[in-house]
Amino acid sequence: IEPTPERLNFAQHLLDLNASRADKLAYIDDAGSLSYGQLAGAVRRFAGALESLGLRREDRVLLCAHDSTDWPVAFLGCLYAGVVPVAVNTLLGATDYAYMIEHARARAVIVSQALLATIESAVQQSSVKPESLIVSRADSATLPIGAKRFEDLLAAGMEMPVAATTGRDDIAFWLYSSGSTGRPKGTVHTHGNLFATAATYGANVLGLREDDVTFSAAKLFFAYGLGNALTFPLSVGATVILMAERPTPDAVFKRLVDGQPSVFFGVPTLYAGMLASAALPARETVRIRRCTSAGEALPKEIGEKFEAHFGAPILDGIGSTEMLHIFLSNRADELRYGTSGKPVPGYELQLLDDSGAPVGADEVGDLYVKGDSSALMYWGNREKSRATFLGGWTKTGDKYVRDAQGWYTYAGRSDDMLKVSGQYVSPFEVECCLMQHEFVLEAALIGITDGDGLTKSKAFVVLRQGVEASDALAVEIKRFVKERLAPHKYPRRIDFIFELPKTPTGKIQRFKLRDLEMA
Ligand code: 3SK
Repeated sequence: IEPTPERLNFAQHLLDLNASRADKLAYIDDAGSLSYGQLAGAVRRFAGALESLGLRREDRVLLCAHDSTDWPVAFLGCLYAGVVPVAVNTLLGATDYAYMIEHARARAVIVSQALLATIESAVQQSSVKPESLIVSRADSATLPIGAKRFEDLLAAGMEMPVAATTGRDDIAFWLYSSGSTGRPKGTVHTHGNLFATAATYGANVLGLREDDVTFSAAKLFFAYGLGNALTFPLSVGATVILMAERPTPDAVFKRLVDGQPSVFFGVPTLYAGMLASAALPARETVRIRRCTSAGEALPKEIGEKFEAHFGAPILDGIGSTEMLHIFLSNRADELRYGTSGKPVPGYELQLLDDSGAPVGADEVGDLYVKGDSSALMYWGNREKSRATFLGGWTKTGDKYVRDAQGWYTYAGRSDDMLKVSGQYVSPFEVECCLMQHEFVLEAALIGITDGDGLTKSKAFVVLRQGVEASDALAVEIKRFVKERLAPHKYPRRIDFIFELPKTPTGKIQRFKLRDLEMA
């Protein structure tokens, strides 16, 4: 495994690696493309533009944008200048962004035109007022006063000739990670962490080649998508297809057929949706040679069915925002569907019981991981940082079983968190939202397993006195949650019950609801 250099600016590192590929396509998006030479120029000009806007090293910039060629230019331009991009989920609401702007004390925001109204409302709510607003793919007619168009900044920007002299342990960027309670946590990553994911999973498991064309259904703002569509392909000079729209099976089929990617990165819910679709493309119409899956465990049958149809294996693995990418994975030459595979070379794993002692083969334990891509901390949150980053070890919050041959199988979460469509859902957050509905007295959320073996959320709702349960009310309550929380968080099913099971101290016993569901 290639050791991480002490002096490292990851953006400069990628530009150096691709210096001889000026004419080769780096990115293709819905509107155009960018060669490696154009990418290098744009990164240097965007860095120069940030400097001219008064941004300095370690200043933070909120990056809230759909996947397009502007995203890697903005992200790498920040890194090149030593400015810290805070890449956020584009599906959140104004209140979440207001929190993030305040928490990160963002001095600037880069936003897609389609998300501008939400960001403007967030800025109004926030006590921190970013000085610059940069709009990607801007509609000039609606550009707010003082806002800058991304493309104008690039056109006018003077190239920053030399990258900021950062080291491997310097802060490069943040991602927000959600927890079972409280606000999202600002997960702080270094330049070295990006390098480490490329040197471990990228080089030893994924095995991308220069002639690969990659397509990730997971967006760039996710740690999974960032590795798939930036760190790994740019580390070998491959070409990346980007897509702004939601990754529905139809949208993905279009890219697989029109763009002919050789490597595809998905998540289990999407693979299940693709296989169930009548529009599933025939094997001869696509060119994929390898796929990956992460976010939640891939059911065995889905992996097998997909490979039988397309002739390409899905390398299922697990990673985390805290570890930046996958640390436990199947490999093309060592694959067992239904498991998460074996540790990625460069990472150490341990399974511990409640007393902190290692568990034996075939016993369930809490999974801890050690490796060079671990985040530094959760910004401004010592308590949660201390509970997660323990010396060299990072607590994943997942439970696993390892068999005598060393294969790891997922055994659930250590907390009440659910993973739906590869994204965390906090029962607490959804229950709070449900209880804001005028007819809801109390609510509890659990995960249920659907016919494909995937997790979906289900709410048990106690109605206020005098309110009658009905299907129409269930639909209305779902709509209420959808309007207030990110789309993956609304309960897919709602059951009305008279009372929630609780401990004598009033804590909801979700396990009893889970048992009820299994009965
Ligand atoms: O959820 C995962 O498995 C994952 C994989 C790679 C990077 C980040 C995450 C959360």
